[in-house]
Amino acid sequence: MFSTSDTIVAIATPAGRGGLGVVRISGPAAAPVAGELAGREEPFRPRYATFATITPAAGDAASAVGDQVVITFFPTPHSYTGEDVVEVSAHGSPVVLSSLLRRAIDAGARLAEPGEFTLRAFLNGKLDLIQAEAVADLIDAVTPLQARVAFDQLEGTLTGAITAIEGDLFDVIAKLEASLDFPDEGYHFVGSEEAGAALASLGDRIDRLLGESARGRLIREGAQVAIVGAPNVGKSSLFNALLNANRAIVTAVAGTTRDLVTERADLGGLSLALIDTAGVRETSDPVEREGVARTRDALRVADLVLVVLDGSREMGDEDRGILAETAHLPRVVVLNKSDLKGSGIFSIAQGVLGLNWSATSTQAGPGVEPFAENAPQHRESRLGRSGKDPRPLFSVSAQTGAGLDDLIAGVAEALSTGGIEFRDQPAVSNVRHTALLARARGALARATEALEGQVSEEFPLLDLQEAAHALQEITGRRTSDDLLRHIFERFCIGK
Ligand SMILES: Nc1nc2c(ncn2[C@@H]2O[C@H](COP(=O)(O)OP(=O)(O)OP(=O)(O)O)[C@@H](O)[C@H]2O)c(=O)[nH]1
Ligand SMILES: [Mg+2]
Repeated sequence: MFSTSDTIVAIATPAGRGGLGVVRISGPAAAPVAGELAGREEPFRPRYATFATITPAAGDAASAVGDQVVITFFPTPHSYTGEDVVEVSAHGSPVVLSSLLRRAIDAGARLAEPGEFTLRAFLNGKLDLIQAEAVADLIDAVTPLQARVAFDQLEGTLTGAITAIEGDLFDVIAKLEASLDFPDEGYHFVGSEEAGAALASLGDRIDRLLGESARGRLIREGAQVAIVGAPNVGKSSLFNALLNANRAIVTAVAGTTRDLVTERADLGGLSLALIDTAGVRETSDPVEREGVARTRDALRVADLVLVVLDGSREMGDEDRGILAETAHLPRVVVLNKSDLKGSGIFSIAQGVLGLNWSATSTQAGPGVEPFAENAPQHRESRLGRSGKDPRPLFSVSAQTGAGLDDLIAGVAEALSTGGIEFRDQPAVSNVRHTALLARARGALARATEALEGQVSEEFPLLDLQEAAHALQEITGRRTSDDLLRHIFERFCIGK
């Protein structure tokens, strides 16, 4: 399905105006196409910046556009795609760039499909599948941590770890196969104990990678964090303060927010979707009632809930209700308005949460009985953790900003047990990789069982081969057209 014999062209820089814009050409005719653009007979010197003037061509208006450009020729195989590649750096005007594109097509190139440059790099062995996917992740990264994880995968750390596991697995398979081919020798090539130990160590290595996958996925995909609470406690103010922007309307009127307001935020290195909600209360206003229903929808999808209480007043029934309603969810309780004189709500909240946790300013209160519905039954969140957190209570002022840094650190910590900073262990961040690792792990476990049962060498072999195939699918040593189409679809044209 993938043709790689023709020459493709695309604008590689984002749509819109810029100082520079780049048109990329790849394929056997890349240099002749560029030569025709530049009206130049002599060959381009490889990997040198060549200044050229594109003269307005006679003909239709689209071709009557000229520019001064820099052309760089990367001959095969030392190029991004592994083919002959030419990059034309022009001025970043959409008119100039589309004219260049049009003229390259007239000269025999074809408009590239989304991701086709990277697909060719994969097909030509310049990148494995993990690295190709990392290119898309790096381009999509919005936080430094996302970029770091993607770059690391592009550099091949994850590929290295998986290839090493696959190599050692292959070794066990080869020995077991040899034992099969020479049955008289029995387990001569590998004792079942030795094979068992090798499989156990491979299983441990896969487990370590899988153990990092929740963190990796959190970094790559971010999380949804809903801000909920009674009316007027300062949810929208906190939302704005965390975003550092005046995004949501704040007024002294209870019931100001009537709908969900969602905004992306980079908090503590994580890309979060922060959701401001309508204050939860009984109301006869149909609009507000719909808003409250939407708040409950947000609670269902959130990876973490910030329950906001007004620390300057007594805890009310609405506060108690929302605390009970979120007791089984992964949550952090925020006492807002710390700039105002407190009411002792801090110690009450601690009691409600059933905590023996003392804050800097307030000592634990006399322990209010938890509500009946408040029994600590923590659900597993989508990130695969329990909602229990060692620091569930924070005191902040959305107005002055006091305590916000601490809260942000607490949110990152609550989302990822043990913090989300970069570690030496390669982070498996892609769900496809995680699923295949889990499949390999399952097959290894079955092989180990078969080996211990001493049924025959054949049984563990089938499972071991399945494990090996799963690992090869991660790096792309085994692939299908469907899989490639699926992966490269998410690229934009020109990548
Ligand atoms: N002193 C003080 N006032 C605050 C603080 N945060 C919010 N407020 C005030 O509390 C009032 C309500 O703030 P909002 O952010 O609109 O509260 P909300 O929870 O979004 O309210 P609804 O959308 O109506 O549910 C406003 O008058 C804010 O100025 C704070 O940290 N300190
Ligand atoms: Mg509001």
